[in-house]
Amino acid sequence: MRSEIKPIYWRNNAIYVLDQRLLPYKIKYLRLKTAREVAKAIKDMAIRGAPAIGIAGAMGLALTAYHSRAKTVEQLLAELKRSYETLRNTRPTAVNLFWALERVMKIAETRCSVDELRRLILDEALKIMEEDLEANRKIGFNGSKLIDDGDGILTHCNAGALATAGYGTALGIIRAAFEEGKKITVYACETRPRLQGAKLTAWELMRDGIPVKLITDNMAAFLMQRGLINKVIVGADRILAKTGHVINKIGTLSHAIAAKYYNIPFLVAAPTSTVDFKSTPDEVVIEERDEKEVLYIDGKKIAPRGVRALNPAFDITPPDLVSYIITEKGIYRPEELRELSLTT
Ligand code: RUB
Repeated sequence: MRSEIKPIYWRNNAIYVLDQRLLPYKIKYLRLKTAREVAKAIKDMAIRGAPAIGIAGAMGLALTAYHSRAKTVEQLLAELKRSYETLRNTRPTAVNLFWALERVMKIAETRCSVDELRRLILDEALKIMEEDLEANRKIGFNGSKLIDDGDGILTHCNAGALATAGYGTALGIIRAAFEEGKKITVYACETRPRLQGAKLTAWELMRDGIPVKLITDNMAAFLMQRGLINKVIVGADRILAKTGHVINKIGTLSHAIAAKYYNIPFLVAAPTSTVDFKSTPDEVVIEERDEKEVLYIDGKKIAPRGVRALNPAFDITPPDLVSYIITEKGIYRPEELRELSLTT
């Protein structure tokens, strides 16, 4: 296997983010030194994927703390609150961003000196990143038990190393099954409009030598009917513990409906930082992105002048279409997720 993909890391007082907008053609890291720059990178999707934007948000707060000239804890807290607001107003759907920002802000309440607080905040952000990598390895280990030798696996969007601190959630399970010697073929949906499947998932899997075939999103049901797909594995941007609904990249719901019709297990892989213990489906904001993403592909217009487009970035899959949710803590049926709050 090739060296591991690092979508984000901290070095020499700055964070480095692999610019995912340029993949698979170009590998270029952005050097970010302020929370504002991090917020822009999240908004413009240089960094994307639920856990990865959570880590980036935490690192954004760490940059504010690290570079702050505040003389008192109160001054530092005021700066952190401004960065917190900027970072949380970037993307509304993935819960990991809010989870990570809250976690760092909680640490900021520690009673200590300004210098100690600065260090504690950076440590917490780094810990969030390390824990995510560890969680992905565990998700891979847990989930690979559900994969059989010879499986054809459908995946959607990118829930890989690029969407996380590394290794990946859905792709973590695929990696773990492959490392165990299982012969699998991955069918990666291209994932219009932004093509995360074509640009990112296909790139990640090819790098690791994992057999992958790229398909357009509308081919999935036909491949299920033909018997080429035995499992569907996707990531998640938010899983609602109260109701068991799974919010993930637009197109996930169609795959879940087709999988149910053809009796194919529909698996969702995500760390517990993706579980929202409070909200119901109507309370979640589904991000609406610029219609240009639908009207253009790689800068080229593909529709008649004047036509308008819709661009919801995520959809909501009801629990009866979901077979299992695989987290670092274990494998759950959607209705069992509530119990997780008791152990978290
Ligand atoms: C990303 C997306 C991914 C999940 C993966 O959307 O929908 O499937 O974030 O999360 P976008 P996880 O590219 O718009 O950010 O890796 O936790 O399963």
